[in-house]
Amino acid sequence: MKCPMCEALQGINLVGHCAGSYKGKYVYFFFFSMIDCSTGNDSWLVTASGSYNTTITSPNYPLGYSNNMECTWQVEIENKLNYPLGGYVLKVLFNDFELQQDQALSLTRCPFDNLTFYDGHSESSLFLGSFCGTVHPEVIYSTGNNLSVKFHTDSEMTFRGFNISVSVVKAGTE
Ligand SMILES: [Ca+2]
Repeated sequence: MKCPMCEALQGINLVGHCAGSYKGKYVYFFFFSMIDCSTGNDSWLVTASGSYNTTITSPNYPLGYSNNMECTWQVEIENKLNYPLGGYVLKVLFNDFELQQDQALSLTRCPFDNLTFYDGHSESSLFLGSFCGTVHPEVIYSTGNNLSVKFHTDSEMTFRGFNISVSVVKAGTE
C-alpha cells in the first residue's frame, strides 16, 4: 500500500510504515528511530588543522536543533602533524552553547539534550564530559590525536544549539 506521508517524511529514519486503511482513510503507524544526522551510520569525519580553527555546530544552528537526533563527529589531527613526531592534541573552545537544561532529579547528568566528548575515536574511548543548558568548561583538550563529539536530543524542547571551535596545539604548551 502506497503511503504518501512516508514520502513526505523522506530523510527521517522510519522503522515502521503504513499499516492499512480504515473506513476509506489511511491509518498510519509510525515508529520513529533516532535521526542519524550524519551520513548513513558513520560519524562525520572532521580533520583539524594546525593553521586554522575548525567550527562544528549543531544542525540548523543558530535557529534551533531538531528533536530525536544523534549526531557524532570524529575529529582527528591532520596527518602532517601526526608524522613523523606527533605530540599534538586537540583543543575545543565553546563559542556559543544553549541546549535544554538538566532540570530532572536524575542520576544521569543532562538526560534530555547533551553534548558529550570522548578522548578518542569512538564512544568507547575515555569519557571527558557531557554538557547541557548553558554550562560548559572553558576548554577541553584531548590527550591524543582523536576526539569524538556526540550530540543527543530527546523528543521535546529545542534550543539554539552549539558552536564550538577545534584547533590543534602542541601537547603541554598551554
Ligand atoms: Ca530536548
